[in-house]
Amino acid sequence: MNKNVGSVVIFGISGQDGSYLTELLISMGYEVHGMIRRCSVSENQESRLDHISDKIHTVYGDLLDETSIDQLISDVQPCEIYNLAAQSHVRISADMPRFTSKVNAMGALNVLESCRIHCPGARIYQASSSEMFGNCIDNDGYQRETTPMHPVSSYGCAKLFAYSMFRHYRRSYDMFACNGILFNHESPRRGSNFVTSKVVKTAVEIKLGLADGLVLGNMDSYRDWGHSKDYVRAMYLIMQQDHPDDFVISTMRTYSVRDLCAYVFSKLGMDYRQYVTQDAKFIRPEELKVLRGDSTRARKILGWEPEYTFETLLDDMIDFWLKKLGG
Ligand code: G4F
Repeated sequence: MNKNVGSVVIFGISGQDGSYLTELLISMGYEVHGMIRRCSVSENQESRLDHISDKIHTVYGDLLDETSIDQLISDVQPCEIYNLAAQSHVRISADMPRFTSKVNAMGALNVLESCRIHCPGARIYQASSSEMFGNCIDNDGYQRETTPMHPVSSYGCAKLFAYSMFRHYRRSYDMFACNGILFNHESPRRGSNFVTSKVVKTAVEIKLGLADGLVLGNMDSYRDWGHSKDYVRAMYLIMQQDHPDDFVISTMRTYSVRDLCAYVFSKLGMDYRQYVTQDAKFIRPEELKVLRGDSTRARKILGWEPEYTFETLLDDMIDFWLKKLGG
């Protein structure tokens, strides 16, 4: 392997964010290495990277397999490490609380420990999440870096452990360890069991006569939805600062799942009320009602601004699914 100062390692490289971050870092001249989990259906694991597969270096491994992490980090000696790997579905974390906690909490610690031992000078980024706040909201309706964190899902609890360890290592070992506290971010590459992708894909199927209806859970929860392309740019900027720090990344606007349906169906010339029904199986044991992030610090210090709005994000996703399903 080529050891140079421009090498990065991405855990979770085959995911939505990992693939966009890879494109960004390649365009900046980095040599990108990533870890991919072995899966019997390889198409699902690597399809987001197909178009750049000849430009990156991937190895099989797992966040729960310390040897594979140690091997990759000690071989590459990267200048930057991004941990984007996780069991990332909040509702599914209720079905698999132990697995989610192992991967999202201990897995992140495995990467951090490996960095401390094998490549202590590397900068390291942890994909922290707005789920860590739970329903704690400041008086002005926003969640920000100083808002108390009381998560209400196994996913959020595990992410809070990882977030805390990164802060602890930063102070105890003087490591350049950072957290990006990202609010929901979507794209055409989003898995179709997340609500934006599910709504857009199914609405397009209905439009094309490939489906009859859409079944959802809670339509009255609010989320602050941005575009993954904007958010990986924020990750990169967080890692280029003079000092390691934690930043909230958000659009500062919030919309309900109902608003999402109304926009997508009307864009396709339909009324969502004729097609959408609700089923208790998609309702969560404990729901986050309203998420809206205050990313003022990131905008000031990092000079970051999102380029996509709620509408242009959804337009991008609608265009993608129309082309994919409509030919
Ligand atoms: O799209 P979602 O599953 O995203 P959620 O739970 O907010 O989590 C995402 O964002 C977090 C950042 O805040 C990340 F940390 C996490 O990894 C993930 O990327 O659900 C959004 C909302 C929820 O209120 C959910 O109850 O949509 C509601 N919803 C209603 N019907 C549904 C459905 N969600 C899904 N996935 N499927 C439904 O049928």
